[in-house]
Amino acid sequence: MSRILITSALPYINGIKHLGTLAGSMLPADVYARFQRARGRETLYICATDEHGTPTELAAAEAGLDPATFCAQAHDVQHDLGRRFGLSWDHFGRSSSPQNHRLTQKFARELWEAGFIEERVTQQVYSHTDKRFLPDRYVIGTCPHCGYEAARGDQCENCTRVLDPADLLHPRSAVSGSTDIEIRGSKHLFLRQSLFSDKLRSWIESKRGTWPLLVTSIALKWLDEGLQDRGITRDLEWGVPVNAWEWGANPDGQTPDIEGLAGKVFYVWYDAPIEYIGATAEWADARAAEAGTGPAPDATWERWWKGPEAADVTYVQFMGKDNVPFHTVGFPCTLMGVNAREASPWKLVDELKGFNWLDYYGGKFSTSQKRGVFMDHALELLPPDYWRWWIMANAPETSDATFGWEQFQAQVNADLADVLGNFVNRICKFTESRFDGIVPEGGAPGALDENLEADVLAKLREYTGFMEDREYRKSATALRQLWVLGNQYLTEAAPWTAIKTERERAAVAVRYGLNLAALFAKVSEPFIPFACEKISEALGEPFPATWPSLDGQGVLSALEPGRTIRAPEVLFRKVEDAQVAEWRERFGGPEAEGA
Ligand code: B3M
Ligand code: ZN
Repeated sequence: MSRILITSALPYINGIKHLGTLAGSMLPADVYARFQRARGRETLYICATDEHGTPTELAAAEAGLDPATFCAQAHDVQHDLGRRFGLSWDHFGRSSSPQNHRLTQKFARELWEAGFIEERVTQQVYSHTDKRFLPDRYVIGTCPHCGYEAARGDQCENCTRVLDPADLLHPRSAVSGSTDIEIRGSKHLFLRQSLFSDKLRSWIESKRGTWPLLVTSIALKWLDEGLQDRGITRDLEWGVPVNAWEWGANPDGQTPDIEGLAGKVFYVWYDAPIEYIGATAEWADARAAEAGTGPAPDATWERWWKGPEAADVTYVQFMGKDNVPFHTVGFPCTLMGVNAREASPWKLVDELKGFNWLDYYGGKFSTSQKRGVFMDHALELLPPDYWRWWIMANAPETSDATFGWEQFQAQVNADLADVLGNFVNRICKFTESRFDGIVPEGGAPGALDENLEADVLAKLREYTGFMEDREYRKSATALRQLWVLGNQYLTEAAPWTAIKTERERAAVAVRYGLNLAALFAKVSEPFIPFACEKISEALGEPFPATWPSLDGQGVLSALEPGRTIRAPEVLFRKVEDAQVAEWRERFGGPEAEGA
């Protein structure tokens, strides 16, 4: 049986994430991880905060903190929110960890020594007032093409033309507004991605038809446009230091310009994907520390990533579409280059699930305009399962999806309160009142019950197949249909009528109904873990631990007669019109469309 390694795109450290970010990476990864664990596969779900780069330095300065302190605090906030959302990370690491520093530096040395890194002098804007080099987008000025006065040095927002900071008229620092800036030469390292074009193309081609079309078409578009070598260092303080002093000669016999590279750090998009591996090492070290056995030997985590030991690992990545190029081109280049030097190669991604955008009333979620719902506010309003269910049932898989309070209300009320919640409540309450809360024995199943079992099995197979394929909308539809079977059955079997004349018949219906509830608790858990835990508790321990067998044997027989159950507290309260009105007011409604 294969092991499953899962990573979701690493959330940036600067700021709490909105539902759109959750929808495109962490939540689908979590649903998949929970599903695979329930299927009995050894599963490792790794995530981390992405902590380096200029935005972090600026956010820290704004908060009046040094970047290290700022990141430590912001990491804890994101960690806590993720946990409360039920994100079942095996480890939630930090790209600033010593483990990631070590790997990032080791890979760079190997890439240099293999001849895949080149030194170049680039022209950078230096701000005397800010005492720092400014990344392109932190230089603003007048667009030479359209005259827009607040064009950024990388692109004009107004006419969308791609710019170079040197193109701007009246350039100034976006940090301080100062015009006391100059262009200076600065030594940087470039990863020679162009050398990998053919290799990358045949690798991506081999994924066509397996990976979502969205993903392969983005990757191939990049390759078609011609792969550029990529600068992997920056003139910043906060990041992984360029460790050129440790490097040997490259195949041309050149040693790096240690002095010219002094004080530079690696580019955030170079070190962030390496943190997938770094965080796996963090995971191993954290577990070893818990067990009191000191740092973990490399083999503990390398078996997920490297060489023949990882041959049985299926590596699955989750991300929004904007991150696809870095995962289909950038990171694979790093690993392919490093693998040229390693006897036992690092794994490339096997399955890559990319997502479109989740919008808010057809416009973008916006932190600055306070538009849309963010993770912290979401949890203030409703329990996490409401969000988890709605987001995944509406996952932006084949196109962008849009969040609106009215549709959200209608759907969670219908699916969660009316269908699932109502079913579990009805069958448990009836068992309590008419069978003393005990799973009844006796009675022989008839056609109705056998048909139910067959229908459930068919739907369960369909659902399981969609889940294996990471087709979330289809999975949610199948799961909802499974829940509906429960209500239909109860209505037809009508144990409340049967009990008046034929207690045995009612006993069969109740037993089947309770077993359905148990099945629902198990197979719905990837989507709505908190409610499922309540159902499981209500149905008593020990509770069936594994995914039901699909082979046709006893899909509705996990709960043995004689077991005591009780009705759970209310599983899902309905979202009221008054709440929707209030939340629309607070977070912005359709009137803000396109804002
Ligand atoms: N932090 C970008 C993002 O959250 C970035 C992902 C890194 S994945 C290695 O969209
Ligand atoms: Zn312009």
